[in-house]
Amino acid sequence: MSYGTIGKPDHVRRAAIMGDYGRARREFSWTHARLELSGLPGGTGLNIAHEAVDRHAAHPARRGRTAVRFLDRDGTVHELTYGELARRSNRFANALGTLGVRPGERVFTLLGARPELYVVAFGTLKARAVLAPLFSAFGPEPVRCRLELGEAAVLVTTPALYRRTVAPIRDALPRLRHVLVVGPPGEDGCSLDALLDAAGPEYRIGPTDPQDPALLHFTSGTTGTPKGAVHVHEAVVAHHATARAALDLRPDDVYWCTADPGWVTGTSYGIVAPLVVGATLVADAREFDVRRWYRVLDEQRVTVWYTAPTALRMFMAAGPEEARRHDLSALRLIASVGEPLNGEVVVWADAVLGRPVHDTWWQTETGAIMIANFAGSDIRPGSMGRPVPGIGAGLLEQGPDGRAVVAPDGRVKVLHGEAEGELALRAGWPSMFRGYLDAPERYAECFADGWYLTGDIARRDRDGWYWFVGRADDVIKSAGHLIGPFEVESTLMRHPAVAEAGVIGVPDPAAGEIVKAFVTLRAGAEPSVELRRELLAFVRRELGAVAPKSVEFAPALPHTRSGKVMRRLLRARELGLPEGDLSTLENAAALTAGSP
Ligand code: 6R9
Repeated sequence: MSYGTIGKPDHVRRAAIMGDYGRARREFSWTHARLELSGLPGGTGLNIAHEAVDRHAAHPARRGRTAVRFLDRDGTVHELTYGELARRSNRFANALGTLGVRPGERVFTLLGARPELYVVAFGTLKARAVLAPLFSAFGPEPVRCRLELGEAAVLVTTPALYRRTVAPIRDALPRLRHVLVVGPPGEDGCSLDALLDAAGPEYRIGPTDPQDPALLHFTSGTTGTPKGAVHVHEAVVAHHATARAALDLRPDDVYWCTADPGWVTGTSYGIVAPLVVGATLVADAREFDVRRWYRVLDEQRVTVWYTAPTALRMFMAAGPEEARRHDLSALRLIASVGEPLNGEVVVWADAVLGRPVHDTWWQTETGAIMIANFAGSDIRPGSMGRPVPGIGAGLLEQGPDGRAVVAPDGRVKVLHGEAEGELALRAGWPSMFRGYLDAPERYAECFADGWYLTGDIARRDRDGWYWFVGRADDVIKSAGHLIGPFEVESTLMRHPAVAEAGVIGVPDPAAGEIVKAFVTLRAGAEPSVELRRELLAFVRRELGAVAPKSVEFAPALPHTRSGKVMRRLLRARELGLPEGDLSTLENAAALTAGSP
């Protein structure tokens, strides 16, 4: 269904940072975008922490402004000014030196939203160590796996997360040298507070090459272990430029990004971008709740809100009355990312919240927003928008596996005009990932003929707007969280009753997709309601929030002749869709549901 176009009145267009899309695209250059940042004093390079914190702290008029406004569980508000954040992150940088952490080593966080997060993040970047944030709702297994793959030198966490998630795996991580726990000295790990108190508040950032690694984000593919996408300090140029162009973000904004800091959105746009711009960011310690979120928007006078389709759909489900109880007049822009945003939500928000939703598209690998509906441009509800200035997007002809066809000479076929194909981006923007940790061949496979291949399928209309069609692989997006089926299957197969598992995403009206597992049992194990309950509890304990919501017993799973579980077929059968090309199927009779 089409929702037409939501036009922007002239005064909105004129007031936006980027009022004229065509002109901005023509005139944009990354060299110029870089010049809007300061660079390290004395021309010694480019460091994210300097751009986000120190350069504002050095400015008498900006030093006292609130950088972080943190809303605690008990209702207390903690504020950190740019000046305080500069000094505290200096202390953490000094503390890392005392601990013997060297540039390039990795500092992981498992923190959720807390004031210490910003101190640790920028202190790490100042010390030129690499920041690797983890999702706090992960169970012990995904955390162990990522700490090991990332060769973590330091982990910073909370007492509760230490007990729940870290303690069970601590002995399995001999290379993890330091576990720092926020708060005063306790039984577990080393006290972060004590360490900060003992460290000096002055720090000079060492020379930082813009190509030095800065951030490490794990993302999931269809097969194999999670992939560690490496980003460099130069990414800050894209964080800054896109925060302005796509989010219309300015120094006087009160900005709220609702993504968990453990996902790329929660770092690029939850920590870095708003502070580079010099805005005040709001962070909330509590879980999602429609009523409270309305209160935060209202009471904090949020002007720019970056959230996810799942949250917006829950706002919509809660009805318009709740919206009427709140004053959202401060809100200038609502933007969304992470999963398909249905046009209905955009139109609903326009009518009920008084502002439409601006969809944006990007990935862990792209590091920053690539495609967007802009503040100063019309919106096509249901469309992801148009490429941001400085980004060349294209569609490539697909082969039978859904991915772009790469000819033997390495060339791809670029589609023109109205088309559908694999979405690709011209390689070379500043926040493009520079590698997958220890997996150069996996990295190389992402590129062809000067293009980065996204693995998403998209359609372009005749005016150049992009529409999301689907993913070319089996990766699941649930409530905006990217979940690799392989990681879930491997965990299920560690249960003694499970012989094999196949994991898919099934549509869900709120979360977009939810994770569903099919399992075959080992000889001696029988399907039962108790066993299903036990399996659900097992995966929940091991994986945390990314665990499947349902488990179904199957007598057999469909395989390709090369032995891989055909998730595509599991999904087609589950949803009653056409089964497609079955030429690679090895055991066509497989899978008749056998659940009690
Ligand atoms: C930032 C982030 C990336 C994948 C991406 C795509 C999906 C993101 C979307 C969207 C439809 C949008 N995705 N934005 N799908 N419309 N506006 O989410 O990164 O976790 O790496 O996920 O998310 O499939 O390829 P990441």
